[in-house]
Amino acid sequence: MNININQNKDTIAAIATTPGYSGIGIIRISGTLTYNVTKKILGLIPKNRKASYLPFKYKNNIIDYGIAIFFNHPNSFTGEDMLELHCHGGPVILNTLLQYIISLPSIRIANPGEFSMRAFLNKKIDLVQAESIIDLINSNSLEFSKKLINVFEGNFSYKIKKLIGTIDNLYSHIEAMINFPDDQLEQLSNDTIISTLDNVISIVNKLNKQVTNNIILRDGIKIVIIGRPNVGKSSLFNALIGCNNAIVTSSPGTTRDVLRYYINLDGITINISDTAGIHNTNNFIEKIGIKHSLKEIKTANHILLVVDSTICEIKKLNHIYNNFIKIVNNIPITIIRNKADLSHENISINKLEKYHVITISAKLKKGLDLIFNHIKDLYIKNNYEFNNVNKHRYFSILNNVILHLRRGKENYLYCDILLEELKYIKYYLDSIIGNVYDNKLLDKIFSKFCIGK
Ligand SMILES: Nc1nc2c(ncn2[C@@H]2O[C@H](COP(=O)(O)OP(=O)(O)O)[C@@H](O)[C@H]2O)c(=O)[nH]1
Ligand SMILES: [Mg+2]
Repeated sequence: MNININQNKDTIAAIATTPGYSGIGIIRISGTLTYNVTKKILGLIPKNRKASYLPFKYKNNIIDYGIAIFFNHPNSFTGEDMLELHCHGGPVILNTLLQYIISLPSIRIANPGEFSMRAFLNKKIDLVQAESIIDLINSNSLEFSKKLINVFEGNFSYKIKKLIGTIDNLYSHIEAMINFPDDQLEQLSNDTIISTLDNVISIVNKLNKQVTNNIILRDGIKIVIIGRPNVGKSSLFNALIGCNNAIVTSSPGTTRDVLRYYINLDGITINISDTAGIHNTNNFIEKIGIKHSLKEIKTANHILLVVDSTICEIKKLNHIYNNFIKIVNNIPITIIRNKADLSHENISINKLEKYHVITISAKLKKGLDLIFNHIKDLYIKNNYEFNNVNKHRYFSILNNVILHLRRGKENYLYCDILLEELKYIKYYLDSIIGNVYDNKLLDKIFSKFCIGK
């Protein structure tokens, strides 16, 4: 879809229900010509926003009897005149009616998400609410749906709008102090400026957390198992998922493809990947496997780095893990000391420098509960930050907001710099709810919707 603002003057129509045979099927029409279409099909304009049982006609033939609802603008989903025709859900009925409707002058089929986009452009919903609709339709979990309804109701947007108000006030107050130094303006103390910025930072951090939690509910947590060959990665993978999906052998370099499986941990989907052992090799196929491992690492939320406890000394963290830690970059990592049955180490969880180290035996399936509880502590009980969430639009924007809040705070003595930072903060907050947007962004968001939504 390519957004052309003039297109928004067209009257649009679409079948809003899934194709196929069903109890009912709904056709939606929106735009200035809806009135004419309604007259053509129903022969009258039904009472505003009241369900009316009527014959539906095309070219003066009755094709169906159903419920029609006319919504007079601006009190409709799109903010325009709208008609909903609830027909019997047969493809012939729906398609005949739709074809007839779009054969009328200046009426066309709606693009995917075009009804919702019009609702946004006509300020019936903001961008956050629009995006919650698509997630709500695609949601696979009741927990996530509940959160989305809250977002759809405007609670998230309300918090953003309040922040925009705070930033606006601060901006105009400082600007007035600069422009009219002689006026009897109440002077903002440095403490007030700092505490206002601190307060906004703390709220934005909370919102970021909320977004992160919602992403976890939506997408689950991706855990990637990595390590050198033969340390027991595939054995651990099998043990965690509870079945023997990965081939385990004593010969190094067995795993070449990335294997993925998901399990459910307290209602959260955990996507686990087993990867090829990373080391220097001349084997052509293994090299491809390692390339895939490195790619998989980049998309992980958390890494389990497996080491063989019979070979690898506990304390030599830097020496042993440095290369891996470089590869993993800033994704959180937990070190798994495997083969405890051979090294006779205790099954346990400890902290070594900034890393958690869990000692287990994948072969004997001992210590798995320590890993599961560790993941729950980190992500499900909510006391840890995700470093690798980048799929959500708000996440990076909120991070930008925090960046500029911090810069503003550092430079609060220099009013012009502070004002510049406040402008950025306002811009980013505005862009979350769609007070500022470009057509490319709208295109990206609304093209994900289905036709008729
Ligand atoms: N004794 C013992 N052997 C293990 C353990 N985990 C894996 N192994 C053995 O180590 C070898 C390599 O295991 P595998 O899971 O294929 O390692 P990968 O190459 O890292 O995927 C196999 O012979 C496994 O049976 C363990 O906890 N204890
Ligand atoms: Mg393997």
